[in-house]
Amino acid sequence: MWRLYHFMLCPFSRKLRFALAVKGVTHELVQERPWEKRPEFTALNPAGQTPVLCRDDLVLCDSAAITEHFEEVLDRTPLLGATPEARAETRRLVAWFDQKFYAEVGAPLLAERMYKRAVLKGVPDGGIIRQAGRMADMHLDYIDFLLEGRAWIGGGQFGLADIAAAAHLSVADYLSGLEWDGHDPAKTWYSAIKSRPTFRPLLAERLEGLPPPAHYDKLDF
Ligand SMILES: N[C@@H](CCC(=O)N[C@@H](CS)C(=O)NCC(=O)O)C(=O)O
Repeated sequence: MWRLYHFMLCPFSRKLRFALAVKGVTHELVQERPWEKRPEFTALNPAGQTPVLCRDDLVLCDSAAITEHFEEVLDRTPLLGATPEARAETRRLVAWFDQKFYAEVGAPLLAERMYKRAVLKGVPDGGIIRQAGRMADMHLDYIDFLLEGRAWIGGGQFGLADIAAAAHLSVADYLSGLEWDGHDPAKTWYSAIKSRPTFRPLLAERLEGLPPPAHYDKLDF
């Protein structure tokens, strides 16, 4: 059985968990707080980052490397797309969420609302949170734009771009960083994602001392 070292509010861990569930890869979960830099964890991943997936002597690190690995070794439920062009578009959008959304929205919210408030018991910086909110709104505008021309984030089929987008958005939403009003295409898409049995377990989890907003796991938010 695979063992997945994850942190419940790590968007890269969520992306991998959602992808593994869709592909039917069973795994047990080990909760890791990456900022603690446990020597046993750093021995598995010298970068000290979640997620890490292990089975016997095999240790896989980095959510992009791991999702690509399962695309290579499992034929079922392909998540990248049917053509080279579709796969390039999926990879572009996965990188969009992993790099741009995370840098502009996810990482500042995690630093201020999760790490500073829930771990250090300090006071979050309101200016950083407001700026993350403005960037989140621009990202929701871009998602609306994409969904006006296609059924799913990456194109005509559900795939890894949807999984990456949902993982990153769900963390920002947990941290009260998204204002959904005025973003109907994004809302309709996210509501469909929220109803998937492969995604619902992620929405059921809570971090002690840091509850999400009331709409977080509701389908009709
Ligand atoms: N490129 C990595 C990024 C993973 C990442 O940044 N994980 C964060 C938690 S969300 C982490 O472990 N941060 C601790 C650190 O960078 O020291 C991936 O896709 O897996």
